[in-house]
Amino acid sequence: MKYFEVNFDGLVGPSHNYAGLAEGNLASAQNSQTTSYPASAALQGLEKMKLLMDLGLKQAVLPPQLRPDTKALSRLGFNGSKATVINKVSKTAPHLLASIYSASNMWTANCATVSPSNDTRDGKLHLTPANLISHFHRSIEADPSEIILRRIFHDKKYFSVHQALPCSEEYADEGAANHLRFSDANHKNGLELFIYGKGKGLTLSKSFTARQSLAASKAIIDNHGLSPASTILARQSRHAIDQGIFHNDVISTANQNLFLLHEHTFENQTKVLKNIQSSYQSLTQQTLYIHEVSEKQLPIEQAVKSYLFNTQIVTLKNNSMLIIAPIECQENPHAKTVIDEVIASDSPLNQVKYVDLRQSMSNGGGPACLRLRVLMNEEELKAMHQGVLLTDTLYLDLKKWITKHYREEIKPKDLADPQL
Ligand code: SUG
Repeated sequence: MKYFEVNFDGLVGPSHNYAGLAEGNLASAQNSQTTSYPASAALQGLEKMKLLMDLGLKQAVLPPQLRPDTKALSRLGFNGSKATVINKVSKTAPHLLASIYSASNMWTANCATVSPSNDTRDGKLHLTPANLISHFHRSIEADPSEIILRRIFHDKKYFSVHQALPCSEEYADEGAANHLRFSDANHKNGLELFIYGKGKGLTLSKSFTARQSLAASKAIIDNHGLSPASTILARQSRHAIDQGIFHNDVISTANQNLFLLHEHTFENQTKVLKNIQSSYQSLTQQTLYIHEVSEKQLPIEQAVKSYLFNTQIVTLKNNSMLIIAPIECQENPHAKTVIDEVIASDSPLNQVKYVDLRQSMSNGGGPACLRLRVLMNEEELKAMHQGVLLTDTLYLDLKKWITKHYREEIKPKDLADPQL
């Protein structure tokens, strides 16, 4: 049966703002307390979705979650009318105000980990919502995400939506941002790579805390029923985490038989790559195209600035590959040279498109952060809820809705205004 990659992008919510909430994410820290532009942010994200739809790819949209999340505040003892609660929190706990207004659920790469039915023991598509416990503002996404995923993937004949992992540091899980899948050209024979940054007994990175735990990745492998021959666990480089690589998708990316990564992606990188190549060859009888970018070609600092590895590589209908890169890559001589070189080489990558996602980028979210990849066959695609699939009509409706209802700008002090 034919398989399709469906990208589920998060529609940027109306309260998109810069609050400096994300530890280890340098863009979030640098742009903290600056003015945000929610209408532009949502339109930029929507244009990326339209680009994929116009390329003939399957595109879906996940709705923004309800903000401010006054239910979370009520659990913390702030009760009363919305206005009373907002006034009280803004005086006594302003840091909480930013969290319950955060539109961070736009970054759906952190919404869940997905294993396609090709890979799983019971032949179902498995999804585990991420608990996102590393940050309070992201942890409040987990319950609504589970509800949304259960509604979309409601048919139990095809889909298995798990509960998020238990909310403990030991099982800290950030979803697909630390998960890659290699396969052959038909999306068959998948090799799933799980990347973790911390675990019991492991020495921690020095400046920033890693977000994904080894125990979480292992639990997902078990829950999804993946076989040892088609899974690999690899540890993120501590050195990279300390330089602002808060997720693996900021330092490596993959699509089918292509693996694009920085030389400082993993601990023991040579061994990890050897292991990946030999498992890939056993599964597919083919060779994985590995393009390793050196520190000299692109220092980690420039990888973080340009988000070269947070690009979205897609396979077009004619089987050629396109890389969708943030405009920051075009403006960065190091990153642009790498992209041009990969295209000119004998890699499967053939072309590039640069997109303007500056509003999301300023909070550390590039093209790949904004989407959750779900590989589905024709029957599964028919069985899922159809209303989230992007069409020309839905695109125009959303555009109208954003233009009518979203604010042009939000300043940090606006969060204290109950009218927001
Ligand atoms: O968790 N930023 C997000 C960005 C997530 C990007 N996702 C991936 N790389 N997959 C984060 O760090 C910033 C919010 C603020 O500071 O207002 C924030 O949460």
